[in-house]
Amino acid sequence: MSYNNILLEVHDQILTVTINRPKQLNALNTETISELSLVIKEAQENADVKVIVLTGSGDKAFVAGADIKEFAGFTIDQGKALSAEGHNKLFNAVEECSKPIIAAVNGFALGGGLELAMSCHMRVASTNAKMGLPEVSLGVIPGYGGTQRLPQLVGKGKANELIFTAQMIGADEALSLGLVNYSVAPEELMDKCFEIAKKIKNNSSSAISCAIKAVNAQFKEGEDGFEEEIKQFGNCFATDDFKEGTSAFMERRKADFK
Ligand code: DAK
Repeated sequence: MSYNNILLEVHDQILTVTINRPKQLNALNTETISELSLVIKEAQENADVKVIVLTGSGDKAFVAGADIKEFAGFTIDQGKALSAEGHNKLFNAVEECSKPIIAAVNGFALGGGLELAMSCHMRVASTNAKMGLPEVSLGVIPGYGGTQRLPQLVGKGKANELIFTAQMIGADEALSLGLVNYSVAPEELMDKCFEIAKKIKNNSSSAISCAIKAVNAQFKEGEDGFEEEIKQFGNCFATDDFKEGTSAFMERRKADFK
């Protein structure tokens, strides 16, 4: 399937998803949100994909936010409806994706762009990245999970500061706050993401998908993370990967997960 705003490339079981609206600094319009949501759904069904790397086209931006030109005229009800739709369609779908998603933050990641990066399972930023939630400078609040995921990653006090001041921070500060996993030179960004992806893809995909559910459960209202861990731990025992992993250990060989 081809997309108007997304480029896809699979190499060595790693799918690179590039948001491709460089003239608009890859701002998320509704079409791009719908396309990304489809890409995530299809990637989960594609047995050739084990890990996903998400980035932005060009050397200036990951995603410079939701498309301001599109939401400028919304009413209260439209704002609420679109926020709920975006949460379900894309941001929660990214967070709950059964395959790990690494955000390669290659420039501006603002507003909805940082919210998208924060939905991913981990983030690597290049040293030219600028991250922030500038929504209050536009008279709105973060509407795609930013008020929830930023405190989860950096703590409530720092999240409040970043949201209330609308300030942007660089990759090194983001690293010191725990907002990103690594800060690397721009030319090393994709290699660093692929290095992590390669380490992940040698492990059991079914166990990783169970781990994603267990880790996410801690942050979901009405769910008990420990209970989910127990449930997912039990589920692992029914998988071929568990049989292969334990057999390989006992036979002193490297596991070959299908
Ligand atoms: N939306 C649309 N176009 C954008 C954009 C954005 N977020 N960011 C940049 N562009 C466009 C610019 O308009 C410009 O287009 P042309 O004028 O050339 O046609 C082009 O990209 C290049 O941008 P600049 O000329 O401004 O480039 P600079 O290097 O000078 O500045 C910048 C880069 C990133 C500092 C600047 O572009 C900027 O401040 N951009 C806006 C950043 C921002 O405030 N982002 C939005 C955050 S608020 C919602 C849920 C969530 C949200 C909204 C609604 N609902 C449920 C309804 C989330 C809101 C946000 O994300």
